[in-house]
Amino acid sequence: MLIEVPDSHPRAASLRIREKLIDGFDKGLVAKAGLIAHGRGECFDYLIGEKTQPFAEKATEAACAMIILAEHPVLSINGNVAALCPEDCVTLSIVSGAPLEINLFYRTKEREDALLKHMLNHGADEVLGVGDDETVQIEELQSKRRIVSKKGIYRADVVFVPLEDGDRTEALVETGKKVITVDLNPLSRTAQKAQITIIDNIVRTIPLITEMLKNMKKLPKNTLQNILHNYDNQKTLQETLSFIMQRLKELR
Ligand code: PTJ
Repeated sequence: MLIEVPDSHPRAASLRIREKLIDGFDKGLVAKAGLIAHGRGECFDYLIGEKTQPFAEKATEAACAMIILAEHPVLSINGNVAALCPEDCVTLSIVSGAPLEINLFYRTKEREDALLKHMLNHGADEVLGVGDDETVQIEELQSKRRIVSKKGIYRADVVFVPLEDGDRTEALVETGKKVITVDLNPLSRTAQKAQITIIDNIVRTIPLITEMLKNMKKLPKNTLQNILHNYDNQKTLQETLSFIMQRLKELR
């Protein structure tokens, strides 16, 4: 951590998250654009009250059902996610049985190596998409995100892709995969295109999804299918915007 944030600071939690990103940038994990993306995220987090709201809980429940019902779910990790909550991602991978895959927009060998080491240091046994893992290319994608693990995203039916860019979400959906995203911005292309959009901060989502998964794994298959069947992502996006409008009215 670059600065000690005193507990008494009114914005202590938010500042500590920001420090993690800066530290991650200094360690070569986070891309420059990742810092900008974080600023955008902070702004939307203000708008939703920096709390997990009911629309996010509903989406998280549907995401759990989708992951449990999947044959080959994969958790895609980028620089921001790895810097913010590496251990939580490892725990989620263990609880869900979905492997972790590093997939980068700003892909360089240095970042691949740094992220692999970082995730292994935080308890991961295996990390796909980097190192010796065999990769292939998704034709529909132009960016370096097209480089995916043969054992991971390439064969996955469900991909959990937090803090994602719109192109890859569209490409993954086009290839017939189901996409779950976490994005604080309900207006982003990713938020609009994913099958399930959790509008919440990744640092709150990963522990919540892990807890919910533990309980929901006990549910019968048809109950999980009903949860998914009754989930409407467009409604989630509408509810989020209504919530933000109402909150701004109240704050005014
Ligand atoms: O590590 P790389 O090279 O794969 O690059 C990662 C970034 C994030 C730079 C890349 O994926 C990117 O450019 O993403 P975007 O298009 O900036 O989108 C990131 C989205 O995540 C934005 O809509 C932000 O509002 C949102 N966001 C930022 N921080 C958080 C967040 N959503 C949830 N939790 C956050 N902490």
